[in-house]
Amino acid sequence: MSITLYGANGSTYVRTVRMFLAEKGAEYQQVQVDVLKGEPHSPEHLTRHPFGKVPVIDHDGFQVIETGAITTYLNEVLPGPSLVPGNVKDRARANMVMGIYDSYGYGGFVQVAGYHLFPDFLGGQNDNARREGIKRVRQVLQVLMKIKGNDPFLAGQQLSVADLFPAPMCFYVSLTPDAKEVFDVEGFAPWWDRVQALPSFQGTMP
Ligand SMILES: N[C@@H](CCC(=O)N[C@@H](CS)C(=O)NCC(=O)O)C(=O)O
Repeated sequence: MSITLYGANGSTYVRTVRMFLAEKGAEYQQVQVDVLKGEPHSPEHLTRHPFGKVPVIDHDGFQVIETGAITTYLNEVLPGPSLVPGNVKDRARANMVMGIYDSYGYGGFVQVAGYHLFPDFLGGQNDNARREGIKRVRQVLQVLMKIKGNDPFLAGQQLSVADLFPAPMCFYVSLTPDAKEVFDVEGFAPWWDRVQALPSFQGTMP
């Protein structure tokens, strides 16, 4: 069985997949398609992902795009502990977290992290966009912490795909002066400590 991951280490959705593969203890090859260099929009990569995004995985010639589809597919074909909750309600919680992050979280995170860490990629520093991003990310984190409730992880007692979605962007925000304000959300700190202690998090630093 052979897995190739297309996408560079600096990309947060790519790190989600790398953390997932590390949790599974899977071997894989990686082709560093770099977002900051515009490489996902090369003709070659557009044949893999028509919308010019990373990650893409190739599993024995079968290609999968979109991080939610990639991780849930790999969860079924790879051995190792399941990262998709077995309990139907926890699975719904994981799906909610992934959907909320994709639809309402990622863009705001990019505005905050990008303002400080990769402004050129965003066409320069826009303080209004940064402020809107902070508001949006705080709202998203509040909703995620409500889904987590008193459990240690976002979708229950065990680490799941849900935790792997926001973790890489939280890392980027943690490097910025906005971290204190963004992370001042009830329940966030113990969850974030738990995530940062994971070997799969520490072993996938960009
Ligand atoms: N919906 C996609 C989003 C992937 C995504 O936005 N990837 C970013 C990097 S983290 C990207 O490829 N951006 C390239 C671009 O927009 O030019 C997924 O779930 O995989």
